[in-house]
Amino acid sequence: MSSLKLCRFEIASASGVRIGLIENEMVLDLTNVGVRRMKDVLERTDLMDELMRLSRAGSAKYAAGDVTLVTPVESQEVWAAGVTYLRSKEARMVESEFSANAYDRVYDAVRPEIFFKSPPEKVVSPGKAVGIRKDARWNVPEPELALVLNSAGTIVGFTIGNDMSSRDIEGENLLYLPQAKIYKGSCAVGPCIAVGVTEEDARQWAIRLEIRRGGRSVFTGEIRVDQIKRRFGELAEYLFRSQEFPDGAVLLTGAGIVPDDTFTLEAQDVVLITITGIGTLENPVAVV
Ligand code: DO4
Ligand code: MG
Repeated sequence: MSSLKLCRFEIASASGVRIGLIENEMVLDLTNVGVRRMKDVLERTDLMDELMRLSRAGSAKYAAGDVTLVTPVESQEVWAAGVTYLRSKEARMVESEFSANAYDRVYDAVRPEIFFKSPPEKVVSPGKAVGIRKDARWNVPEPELALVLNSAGTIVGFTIGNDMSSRDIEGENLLYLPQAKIYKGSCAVGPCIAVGVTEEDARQWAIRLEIRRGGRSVFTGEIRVDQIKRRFGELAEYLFRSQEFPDGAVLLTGAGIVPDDTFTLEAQDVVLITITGIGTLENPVAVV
């Protein structure tokens, strides 16, 4: 069975945030056929069969250009794994003599680095501004494949996350990591959730980052997902150890693209993160 793209959206002609399926530049309105919450479908063990059934139910369809996508993070906490790509380890060891040993060790350790990133209500939607802290000098986006997990800890889909980070604050002292990572506008997720995709499929994908300034590209980078050191199931299993997520969780899997050390984001830059099989998450940047 091929994959499907599940989304949350708003449209002027209907009220509230709605659930839809994106297909051939059209959005099929699943709320019209009774789906009120993304969770209603993500918790189902027959998720793909149910989505196929709903897609045949003859609901309203809108042109994708007429809807506004809202982050697919509905009520899940967002967490993030770190130092899962060699490039991430190397960049962080250069950024901080103080913390270099910790990054080196966690890359090879049995237990992965996993940190809390955002409550659901603070997640930034596609098209809305991600933040750079006003007290930080060196800021970057972190383009990451995100696992969508149901309450049982099963990976039910994949989306795109931007783990915005202040590298000078992170580099000054590891204990400042929450300030470097968790602030207003520091986490964007979207544009949709690809379901019906296996880990092996997703490992064949590529992640691409482009940063535009004044309409011009000032950075581009690309990495294949299979450069990640850890299995997705391993990351998910650690997240769910001695934890409960009644609404499921979203887990960013770490960054493999880090711009050169001379690069920092500026207000009004635009960050575009594209992952094969999902789409593009695009956000302008603002100082917060
Ligand atoms: O430990 C610092 C953060 C690591 C991270 O966010 C990443 O590797 O993506
Ligand atoms: Mg990260």
